[in-house]
Amino acid sequence: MSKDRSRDPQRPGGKDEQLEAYRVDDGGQRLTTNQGLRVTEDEHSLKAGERGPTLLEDFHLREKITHFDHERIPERVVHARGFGAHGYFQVYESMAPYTTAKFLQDPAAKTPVFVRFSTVAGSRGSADTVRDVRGFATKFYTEEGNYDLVGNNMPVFFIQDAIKFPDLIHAVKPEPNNEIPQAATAHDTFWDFVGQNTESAHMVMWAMSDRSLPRSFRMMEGFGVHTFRFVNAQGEGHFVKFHWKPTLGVHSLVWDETQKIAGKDPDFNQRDLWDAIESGTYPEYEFGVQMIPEDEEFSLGFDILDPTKLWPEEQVPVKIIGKLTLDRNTDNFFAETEQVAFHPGHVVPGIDFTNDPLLQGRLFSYTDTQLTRIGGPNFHEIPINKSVAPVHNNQRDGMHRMTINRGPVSYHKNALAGGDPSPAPAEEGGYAHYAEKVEGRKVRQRSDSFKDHFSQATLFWNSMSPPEKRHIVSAFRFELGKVKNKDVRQRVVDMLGQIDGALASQVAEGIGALPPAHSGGSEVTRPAPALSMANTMKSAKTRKVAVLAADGADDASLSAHLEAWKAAGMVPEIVSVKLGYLASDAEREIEVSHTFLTADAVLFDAVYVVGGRQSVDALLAEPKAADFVKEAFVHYKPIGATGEGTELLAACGTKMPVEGAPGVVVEQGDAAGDGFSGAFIEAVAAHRHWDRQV
Ligand code: HDD
Repeated sequence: MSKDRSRDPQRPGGKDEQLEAYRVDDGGQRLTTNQGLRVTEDEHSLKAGERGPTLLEDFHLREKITHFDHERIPERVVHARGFGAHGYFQVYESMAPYTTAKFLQDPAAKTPVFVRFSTVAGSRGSADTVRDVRGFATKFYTEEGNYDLVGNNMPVFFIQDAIKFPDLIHAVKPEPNNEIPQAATAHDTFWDFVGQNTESAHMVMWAMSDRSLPRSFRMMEGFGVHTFRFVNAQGEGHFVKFHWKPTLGVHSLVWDETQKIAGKDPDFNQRDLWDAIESGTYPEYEFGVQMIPEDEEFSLGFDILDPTKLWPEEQVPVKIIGKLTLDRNTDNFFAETEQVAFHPGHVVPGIDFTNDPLLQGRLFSYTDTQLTRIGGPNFHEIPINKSVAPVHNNQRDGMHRMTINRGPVSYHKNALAGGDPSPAPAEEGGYAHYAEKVEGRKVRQRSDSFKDHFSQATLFWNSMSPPEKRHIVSAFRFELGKVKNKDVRQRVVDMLGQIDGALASQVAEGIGALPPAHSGGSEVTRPAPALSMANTMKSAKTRKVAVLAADGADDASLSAHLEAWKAAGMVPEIVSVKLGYLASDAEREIEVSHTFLTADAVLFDAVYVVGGRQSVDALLAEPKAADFVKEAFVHYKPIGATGEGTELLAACGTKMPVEGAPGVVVEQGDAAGDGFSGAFIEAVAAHRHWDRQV
C-alpha cells in the first residue's frame, strides 16, 4: 500500500519531486503486459484444449514467468540485510569556517536523505537481533551531488588495511564447507582470525558489548569511523570524525532476549523503524563532528589514520552541528532499499579523504561491487541513486542505460559541441582535491604508529559499568564456548590478557581455558565516560508497554495510566486471553491488540498488570500470563501492577521475587493515583534495572 506522503510542502523538494515521476499506483487500472498490452485473463495459460498442452505462443505466460525467474539480484556480500527510510537533514549553524560543503551552510535549508540500516554478516533473510555490527549508511541528495556517509554503529573497525577485508569477511561469514553458522561470529574461523590479527582487539570489545544488540535502529549511534577532512574556502583542512547521536539515547537488548526475538519476530528492528515512522514519531539523530586542525595531526598520542582508534570525546569534544529526521517509509523495498548503492567515495566539495589505508581501499570496492550486484555501470540512474544535481558527462551506454544523450559528440576535449560539457572551476563548485603533500617510497608496510592494538581496547573495558562488563564476559564465554578448537580459544584468552588480566581470567574460567600467560593494560587508562551506555540519555518515549488485562479490568486505572503514559510518548498495548474487545469493570469496550499466543514479553519494553477482580482471575488462570511477567523480570524490564494486578506478580513464585525488586512499581490502594503513573514512567525511562537479582 503506498500512501501519498510525497506532497508535504514541508518536505525538501528536489528528491521527492524527482522520485514522484517514477511512482506508480495500480488503483483503477487495467492489467497489462510489460509492453502495455491489456490482458483479458491472468489465471490460465493458453492451451490446445482445456486439458491439452500449453502453447509456446502464450506471450503473457512467457513474459510473466521470465520476469519472475529474474526477480532477485545478488545480495550484498556484506550488509545484505538492511532497512531504509527517507528523511531530511538540517544544519544548526553554518560550518563555513571549516568546510565549503553547501549542505552544511544554511540552517534554513533541508537536504533530502535516504538512510539504510543493516546487519553485516547475515544473509538477507537472517534475523535482525543477532550479535553483530550495524551499518548506518546515509545518502545526502545535495545540490552539489550525492554525499554518502557510509558508517557503522561502532566508531572503530576490525582491521587497519583494506587488503585484509576479504579475509576478515571470509572468517566471519558462515564457514564455506557447510555454510554454518548463519549471522554469527560464534565459530572457529572468526576467532581464529581475531587471535591471529590482534589489531581486531579493540573492535571485538565493542562487538562483544551490548552495542551489538541494539534495542532499535532509533536508539543506536552512527560513526563515520575513518578520519575524514573538512576543507574551507581558504583551502585550510581540519581532520574530522563524524557522529550520529540518537535523540532517544543509546539502548540495547539483553542477549537471551535477542535470541528469543530472533524466533518470535525476526524483523524486530525493521518493524520497529517502520512503525515509528508510520505513527509519526520520527526517529531523529543529531550530527556531530570532532575536529582537529591540520597542524595538530600528531597531538592525540596515537595515529589518527588508524581506523582501530577512536578520538575520546573527553579529549576532543563532539560539536553538534545538525539533525537528521527520518519521516517517510519506502514505497517499494526493492526499488529503494535493495537498489540503493552507497559509496564512501561519493563526496562533495569541502569534504575530502585522508590516507587511512582502510578508507583508501574502500574507495575502490563500492562501485566495483555494484557492477555485479546491480548489473552494470548505470546504477547511478536508478531513481533512489539519482543525484538531484544535474549529471552531464561523456560516459555512454552500458546495461540498462536510461539517459538518451543527444548529438554525435561524447568526448572531451571537443570543439564540435563548443567544448561542452566543460569542467567547472572551484569557484563554480568544481571539486578541488585537498592539496596534501605526499612523499614516500613504494612499500608494502604499515607505519609503526599502527602497532598499538590494545590501549584503546583497555580504555573501552575500563569505561564500562559493572553490568556492561558482566555482559562482555558472558559474550566472550558464549562465543568462545562455541569454538571447537581449544588452541583458538586459548589464543583469544591470551590476547584478552593484553587488554585486561581480570577480563581474560574471567573468560578463561567459563570456557575451560588457562588464565592468560601475560596480562597488561588496566591501570594505565582512565575511563572515558562517553563510551558507556550507562551514561546515555534516558527517556520513556516510544517505549512499548504490554498491558495485561481481561474482561472486568479496572477502568479507572486503565483510563488514568494509559492516558498519562501516552502523553509521555509511551505506547501501551493491551495483551489479553483473546482478541477482539474486552469489557472493563465500567462496561467500556477496549480493543485488544495481542493475545498471549501472538505476543511475548520479549517484544515489549515493560509490562503493566492492571487490577480488577475478574480480569486478574482470568490472568491467573492463564499460565502464559505469569510467564510473561517472569520473562520481563529476568530481562530487567520495568514491571508495574495496581490493585489485584499485584497478585499476578506474587504468582511468579518465591524463586522469582518480583515484588519489591528494583524497577517493579506497585500500588495496592488507590490505583488511579498520579504517583503510580509517574513512578512507572521513571522506571520505563531507566530502560533496564540491572541491579535486580535474577
Ligand atoms: Fe563496507 C557495504 C560500512 C569497510 C566493502 N559497508 C557497506 C555498508 C556499510 C558499510 C554500512 C552497507 C551499505 C548499504 O546499506 O548498502 N564498511 C563500512 C564501514 C567500514 C567498511 C563503516 C569501515 C570503516 N567495506 C569496508 C572495506 C571494504 C568494504 C574495507 C572493502 C575493501 N562494504 C563493502 C562492499 C559493500 C559494503 C563489499 C557491500 C555492498 C555494498 O558495498 O554496496 O563494497
